[in-house]
Amino acid sequence: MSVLHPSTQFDAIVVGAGFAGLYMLHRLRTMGFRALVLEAGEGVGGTWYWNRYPGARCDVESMEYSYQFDAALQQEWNWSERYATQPEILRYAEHVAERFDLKRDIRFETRVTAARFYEDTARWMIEAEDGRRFDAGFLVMATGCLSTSNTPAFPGGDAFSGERYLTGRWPHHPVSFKGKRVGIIGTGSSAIQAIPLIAAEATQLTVFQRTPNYSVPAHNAPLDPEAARAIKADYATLRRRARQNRAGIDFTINPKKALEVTSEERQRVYEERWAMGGFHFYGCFSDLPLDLAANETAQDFIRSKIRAVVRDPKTAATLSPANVFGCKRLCVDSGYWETFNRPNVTLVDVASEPIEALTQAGVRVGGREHALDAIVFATGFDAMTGALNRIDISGPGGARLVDTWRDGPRTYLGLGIAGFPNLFTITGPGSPSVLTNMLPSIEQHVEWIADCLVHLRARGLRRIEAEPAAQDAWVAHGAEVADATLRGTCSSWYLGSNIPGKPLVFMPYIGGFPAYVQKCAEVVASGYDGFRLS
Ligand code: N01
Repeated sequence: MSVLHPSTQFDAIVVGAGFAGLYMLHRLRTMGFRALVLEAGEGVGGTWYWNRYPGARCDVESMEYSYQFDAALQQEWNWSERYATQPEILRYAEHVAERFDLKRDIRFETRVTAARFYEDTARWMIEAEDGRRFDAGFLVMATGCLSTSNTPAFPGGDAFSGERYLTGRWPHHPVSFKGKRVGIIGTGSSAIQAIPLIAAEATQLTVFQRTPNYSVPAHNAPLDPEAARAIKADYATLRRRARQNRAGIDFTINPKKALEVTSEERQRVYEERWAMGGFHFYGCFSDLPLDLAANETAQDFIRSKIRAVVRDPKTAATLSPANVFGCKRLCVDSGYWETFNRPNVTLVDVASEPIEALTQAGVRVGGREHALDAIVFATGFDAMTGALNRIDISGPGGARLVDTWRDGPRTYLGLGIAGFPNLFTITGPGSPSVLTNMLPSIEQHVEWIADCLVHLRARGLRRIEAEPAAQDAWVAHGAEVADATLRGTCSSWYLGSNIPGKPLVFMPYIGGFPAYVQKCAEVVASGYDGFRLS
């Protein structure tokens, strides 16, 4: 190992300056550790730094999609809308970085490409794209669950001569679609948010849809200052209720089963939840994620809503999903279905006839060329493992993470990985992460990791590693709870099936936030059961 300048030696290095990396740095510093964050971008915010596409906003309400670790921050920050926009969330991340003076310990424009653990020193050597090296006792990957864009290799490749945009890597300069014919590929959450805004600006918008998605209205609105004041007067109660929910979000799940009630009651519940907006719809009935017949009633309801809004019956039918409700991530929209009534919007079904090629003038489907001035790729992400596998991470003896995970990710609690000592993942595969409100999940992981490092330091220990048997048991438990639901029954990024060749493993832990938090607490209480400390 090369001799390093002391300025490159740290107790812990954190990769990523999104919400996970920012809080991890703050927490480590508060606990007296010398920590550094390495970030590929030029600024903080992670997903909210990169995803600047029109209409980007959070699908968790702003009063909940925020940190709770600092009471003053929580009281003093004011959100302007029920669902915050990307620019406002980015301003919040900036504010947090300034408020806690975090930037002095963040190296921007530093893309980590490799990390290697050396057994003799029990330390990590981390390498950046430009060759700089950093040495740390512990390595914390705060690299995000949806941070590596999926860019499908369409035939024709670079042939298209117009403008190209990727939702997950949107330019930082303003983009105007005025007077342009725009095509958008994909109808996931990103596209569903972008389509109404692009349609309002462009001359013509062509939507290339492979799989229709379920979407519920956000009913977004300016945040009522009185309602915000009421929440702030007793924020702890809202946060506590949210922590008791499977998703870590404050919404109730109706304990009744969909087929137990009369059809009138079922319709009433669906209408009520539809009117509430957003993820409240997930909680209509307790058995929707478990029982196909129950689930079909929710599917029917949403399809009826699409038919009621979209005037052209053929377009409405093409937009109507046929898969299990909640199998893919539910989308939350503002005027999505209505957009297909605009005369300048065309829907092209690429399920039966896939995109043949990108041509110089546009996109060819079924022998017909759709002439375009710009293409927006809203084609999603190599989720959960993409960012980790792109870094050449190797453990003692050179075993590489990408090889270890050849058949899919295996972790203990989504926090540690057997064979990779002193490496932590924040909201890694095997933790509730993307099935929850990310902010409380991030805070729980950050605090768990920081407490763990304090525990090791207090005992003069320098090494922690997940035990293979504990990891095997956790992976088996994760698969068992996932198999009990309908969520693995369709192609989705949860399963990795959106990426050709990716092993099919349901990656997030679906057992719910409360059960997971309890398990993490039990592990600590038992002296880090399932981890080997030395
Ligand atoms: O990505 P997606 P996303 N030919 O994977 C299509 C979060 N998020 O960026 O379904 C044609 O959902 C693909 O089709 P199919 C949220 O968790 C949150 O929209 O694979 N089409 C699909 O329609 C979300 O779930 C917010 O058949 C192709 C689309 O591209 C997650 O990020 C906002 C194709 C990709 O949809 C990902 O959302 C935005 C091909 N070769 C995102 N390849 C909030 O509201 C892919 N597609 C917080």
